[in-house]
Amino acid sequence: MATRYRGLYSKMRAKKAARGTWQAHAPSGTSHLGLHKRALFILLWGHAMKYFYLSFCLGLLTLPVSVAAEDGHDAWLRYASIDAASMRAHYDMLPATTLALGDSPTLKTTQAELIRGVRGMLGRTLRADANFPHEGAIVLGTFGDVKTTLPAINLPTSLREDGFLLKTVVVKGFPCLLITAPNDRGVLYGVFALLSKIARHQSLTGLDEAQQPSAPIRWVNEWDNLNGSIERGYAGGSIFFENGSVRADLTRAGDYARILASVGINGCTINNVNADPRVLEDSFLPQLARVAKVFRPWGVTLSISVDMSSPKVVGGLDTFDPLDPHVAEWWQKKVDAIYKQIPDFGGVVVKADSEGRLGPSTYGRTPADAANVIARALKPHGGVVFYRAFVYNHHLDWRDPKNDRARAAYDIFHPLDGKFDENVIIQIKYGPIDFQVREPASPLLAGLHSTNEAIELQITQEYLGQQRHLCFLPSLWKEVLDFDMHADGRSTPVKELVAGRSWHRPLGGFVGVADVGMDANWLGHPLAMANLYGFGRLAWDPNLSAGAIAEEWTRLTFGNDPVVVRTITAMQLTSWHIYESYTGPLGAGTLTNILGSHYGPGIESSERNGWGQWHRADHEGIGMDRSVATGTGYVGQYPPAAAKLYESTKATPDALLLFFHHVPYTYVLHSGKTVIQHIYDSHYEGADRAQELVRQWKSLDGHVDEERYAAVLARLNYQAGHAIVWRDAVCTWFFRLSGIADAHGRVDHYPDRIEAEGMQLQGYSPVEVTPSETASGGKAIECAAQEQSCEATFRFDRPAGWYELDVEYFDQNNGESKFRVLVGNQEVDEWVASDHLPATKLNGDSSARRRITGLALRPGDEIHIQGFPDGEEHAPLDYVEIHTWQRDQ
Ligand code: GCV
Repeated sequence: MATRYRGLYSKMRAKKAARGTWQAHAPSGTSHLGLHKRALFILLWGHAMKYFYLSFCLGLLTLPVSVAAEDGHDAWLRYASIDAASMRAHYDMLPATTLALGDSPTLKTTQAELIRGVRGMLGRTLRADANFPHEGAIVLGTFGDVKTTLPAINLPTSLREDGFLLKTVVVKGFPCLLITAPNDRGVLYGVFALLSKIARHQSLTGLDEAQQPSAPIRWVNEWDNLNGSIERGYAGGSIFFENGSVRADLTRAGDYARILASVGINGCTINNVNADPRVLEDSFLPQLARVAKVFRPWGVTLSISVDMSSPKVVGGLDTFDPLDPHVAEWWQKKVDAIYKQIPDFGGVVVKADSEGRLGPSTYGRTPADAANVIARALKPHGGVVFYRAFVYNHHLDWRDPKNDRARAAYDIFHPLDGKFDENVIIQIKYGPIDFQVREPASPLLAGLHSTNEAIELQITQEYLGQQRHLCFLPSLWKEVLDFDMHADGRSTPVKELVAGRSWHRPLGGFVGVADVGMDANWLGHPLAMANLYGFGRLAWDPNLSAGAIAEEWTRLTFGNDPVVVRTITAMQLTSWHIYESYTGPLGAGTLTNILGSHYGPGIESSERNGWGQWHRADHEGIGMDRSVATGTGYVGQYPPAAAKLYESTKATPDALLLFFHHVPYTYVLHSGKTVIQHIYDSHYEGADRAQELVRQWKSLDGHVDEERYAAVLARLNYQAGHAIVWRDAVCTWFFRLSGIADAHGRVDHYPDRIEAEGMQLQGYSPVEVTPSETASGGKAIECAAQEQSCEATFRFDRPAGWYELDVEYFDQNNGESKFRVLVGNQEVDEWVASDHLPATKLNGDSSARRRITGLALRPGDEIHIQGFPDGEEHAPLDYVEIHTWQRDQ
C-alpha cells in the first residue's frame, strides 16, 4: 500500500469497525461453520468388469466431520482420514504388512507412499518387511520379481509397461494383496490406484483388476523460463528455476512429480518451448541432473526444450544447418554429455520456425532434417524428439481471402510423413489455430500414417480464463478425442490415432501444457486442478467420460459428501459451455485480445494483422470461409467423410459454423435462431449461468473447508462480474457492426446502470476507453493526475427498499487504488484494487466488479464513490448498477 494512504486507510477501517447499521458484504467474506454434520451415502457398488468383481453395500451414516482448512498443496492426494468407524471397518481386511520384492528407488517410494496413504486414511501404520512375513501382506514387485519369489502366481501376459495388476492372492496360506506390473513404475501406479479406491470409499473385496495405459507417451510440458517466470503461467513463479539457474530448493518439484505420477504421467519437460539456449551449456547440465534426481523416484522422466540454433549460439559453430556434419557431431556430443549425467533422460522438445524462433528454414531444410539430426544423437540412449507442428507464418497477408493459418501444420508436415526417424514424435495442438475455446480437431492428426504423433492439450487456461474463470477442460478434450476422422474410410477416432493404434505406430500419446507454479494450490484456482487430473486420466484412458473424471476428482479433492460430489461435478461439467457462451460462440475463436494478454474481450484484435486468427466479421456477416469450393480449401485437409461434415453450411454443426464458413448475421442456424440473435442470447445466458455457479457454490457453505470455500467463492464472484464485461463488450461490438438490434432489447440498454461519466464529479474526469466496447458507453472516469482523492456522486431515485450495488471499476496492475462508497455520510464499503489482472490500462482485462449487498436505500439518498489513486492507476470507475437485493443470491 502506498505510504500516503496507509494512515488514511487504517482510519477508514477503524471507522468502519465502529459502525453498525449499514451492512456491506465483501463477496468472499461469507462466514461458514467450522464443524458441521453431513450425511454420507455410500454406494451399492457392483461392477461386472472382467477383472473387477466386487460388491458391497454400506449404510447411510450421519456423523460429525471436522472440515479443516486446506491450501490445495496436496491436490487430490490428501489421504483424508476416514473417520467413520463403520466405513473404516471395510478396510480391516487390509494386511498389516507390506513387502517390497526389490529395492529400486521407485519401489521404495512406492512402499513409502502406500504406508503414507494408509496411515492418513485409516490411521494404521503398515509394517515394511523385506522378507515374507508369516501373515498376509500387501506385496509390491515387478513381474520379474514376482516370478522369482512367488512362481506359483499366474501373471497376465498382455500387460505392457506402466500397466499394473491389483489382485487378491493366497501366498503360503495367507491372504495377500498383490500389486505388480511389468516395470516398477507400473507398481507405483498400482499403489496410487489402490489408494484412490480407498479415498473414494470403494470396496477392495476380491480385488482382481488390471489396468493398462492407452499410450506410452503421457507427458507434461512446463513453459518455465530460467529467470523464474512462466509463459502463460497463472499461479506464481517457476517451481524449477530462479535467477537464471535451477532453484536451490526443489522440494516442490519433487512434490509435483508425485502428483504427476499419481495419474500416470511419466514425463515432464521443464523449460519453455521458447527455449533459452543456455539449458544446453555444459555448466547447466548438473543443474538439470538435480531435477532428474527429484523426479526419478516417481518414475517421471526429465526432458528439456531446446533451441535449434544451439550449435551456433552455445557451441560456437558458424552454422546450425541440420545437414552440416559438424552440427550433427555437436548434437551427438551434447546429448552424450547429458546422458552421462542423466542416464534416464527422456529427450527434447523442439519449437522451430514458429513465432520468431529460428529453425531449419534458415538453411532451406525441412522439419524432418531438423528433428532427425537430434533424434540420431538421442537414439543410442533411447531418447525421443518431440517436434512441434505449431509452425506457421505470423506475417500472413490478411487481405488475401485464400490465406489461412489453420492450413499451416498440415501443409508443412503431411508431405513429410514417413521422413521422420522412429524416435521422433510430431506434437500437434488439438486444433489448427491455438487452444481456442472451440476448434475442430486438427486434420494433421489424421495426416501422418508413417510418423509418430502426440496430441498437445493445454491445461493452463491461456485463452480460457487464465484460472480466474472456471473451465473444466476434459469436456472440451473429449469432443476432440472422440472425433472420428474416418481416415482410410474406417473408424479412426482421434484418441486411437494419437495412441498410435490406428496405424500401428510404436510411440504416441498425450502432451499437456500445465504451467503449474509456486502458488500453494499449483494452478491458482482451487477447482482448476481438475484439469491436470483430467489430463492424466484421459491420457491413461481416453474412454473415460468427463463426468466420471469430474466425480473422481471431486471425491479425492473434497471428500465423499454426496452434496459436495453432486454440486462440484455439475459445476465442472457445465463450466466449459458457460465460458464459451459469454466469450466466442459458434467457433469464431475466443474473441479475446490476441495481441496481448489473451484474457479479456478484444474482438477486433484478431483482424487486419498477420497472426491469422481472423473471424472476418464485417457489416454483413462473420466467419472464415474454409470450404474447398469457395474458401481457403482447409476443409480438404480432412479425410473425405470428415470433410463432408464441414464443407457445406448445412452439414456443419452450429458450434463450429463460423470456423468453417462466412455467413450473414441473418443466417438461420440449425437451432432456428439467426447468428446475430444467437450471439446476443448466448452471451446473456452465459453471464447468467456464471452467476448461477456462484449460487451453486454457496450451497456448499459448511460442507467444504473454509479456506478453499472462500478462495473458490472469490474467484466465482469475480468470474460472474467479468462474464458481464464479456457479454456487454461482445454484444455491443456486434450490435454496432451489424446494426441489428437484439430481439429482446437488452443490448446497449441497461436500465439499472448509472454511468460514472454521468455522475456529479469532483476531481474525476471522463476518459475514452480502448477498445470502446470494454467500458459501458465507451467511457470511464479517472482522477486527474494531481488529485489525492476524487468523488463521483449520484442520487438514488427508486422506491425505498433493499438493494445491491455493483460498482464496476478498473483494477490495473500498475497501482493499487482505494475506493470507498458512502450513502449520505455513512460508509458502506471500502476496498483496494490490488488484484493482479493482466493490464496496465483501462480495458476488458482490468474491468472488475465490487458487489455491495444488503443496502437499505431511500429515494433521494446521495451515493458517493470516493477514489484514492495509487501509482499509475487513477481510481478508475466505469458505472454503478443497482438491483433489488435477493438475500439468498
Ligand atoms: C510458448 C501461443 C502462446 C505462446 C506459446 C505458443 C506455443 O502462441 O500464446 O505463449 O509460446 O502458443 O505454443 O508455442
